[in-house]
Amino acid sequence: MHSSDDKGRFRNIRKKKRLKKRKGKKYYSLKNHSIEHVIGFLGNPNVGKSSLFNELTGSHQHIGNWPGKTVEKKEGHFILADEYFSVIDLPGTYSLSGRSDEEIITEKFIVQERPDLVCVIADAMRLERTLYLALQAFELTDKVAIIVNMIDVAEKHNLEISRKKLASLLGVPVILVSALRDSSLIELKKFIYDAIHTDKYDFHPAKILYSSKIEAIIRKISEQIADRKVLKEYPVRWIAIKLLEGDNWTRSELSKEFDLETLLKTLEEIKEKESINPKVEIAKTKYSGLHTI
Ligand code: BGO
Repeated sequence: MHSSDDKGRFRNIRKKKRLKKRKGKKYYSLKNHSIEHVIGFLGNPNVGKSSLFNELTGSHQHIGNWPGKTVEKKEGHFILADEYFSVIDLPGTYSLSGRSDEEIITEKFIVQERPDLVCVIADAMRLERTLYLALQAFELTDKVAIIVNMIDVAEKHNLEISRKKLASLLGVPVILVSALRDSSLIELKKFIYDAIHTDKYDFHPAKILYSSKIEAIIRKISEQIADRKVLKEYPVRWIAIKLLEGDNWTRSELSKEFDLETLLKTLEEIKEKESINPKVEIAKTKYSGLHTI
């Protein structure tokens, strides 16, 4: 088992190897930029994620497939202040609660690659709907920033969005941009740089508290699987929530180590006794949290 220090060291070695490869391709010189940061772009379809990705990375793009999947993987980079920012355009997805290829790829990327920053792209005109994904990302990592795109459209409709209020409600850095504006793209690069480097921003993502009944079950499951060997990279709370949502993949992974039968039986009993449907309640609570925005 590696300590977090070891992980950091291995990661730097991995980064250097990647950079050397890029050097071989002649569009990047390791000599000049010895630091690499990994940024994930996450968002619903049609929020302007690809537009921002394209504008930010220009011609420095590589398109392939995610390992073992037919889903396209777009990777690009930009350089700022002599540092290399590798941007991964994650597949567009509406949520992280299902088991589509897009959702699995995104979850794995966040917990296994441990990007320096996950940028959730939201649509200024459909904030509530597009920020739902941010609340799900918060359950996987603290390193999330929100990019509210299409601000030009919001301005045309006289829709005012308070960046400060949004940042304080969500507990993470927020920027308002338009993929159509050059000024936004310059600001966005600096925002990403600052989010990684300075203590200018706080990362205390708003964690959704579910009803006391749901929270009690989450606690119970969490205690039972706290010392797990499987799904080690995934936060224990996230696993408990997945189990409550009835996620089969999490169940089958956990059942490699635990006798889930007893746990699931207890769950069913609680659900019946309390007349609750955890999956529906979890989704409802997340949406009701967003109503305040
Ligand atoms: C078309 N502002 C405005 N006004 N439009 C934007 C912005 C922005 O900030 N950002 C993106 N768009 P994607 P995903 C289109 O394709 O990046 C537009 O799925 C059209 N196409 O130009 O593809 C962007 O990657 C015909 O619009 O989103 C694109 O997240 C007429 O939002 C659309 C009008 O952007 C989706 C627009 C044939």
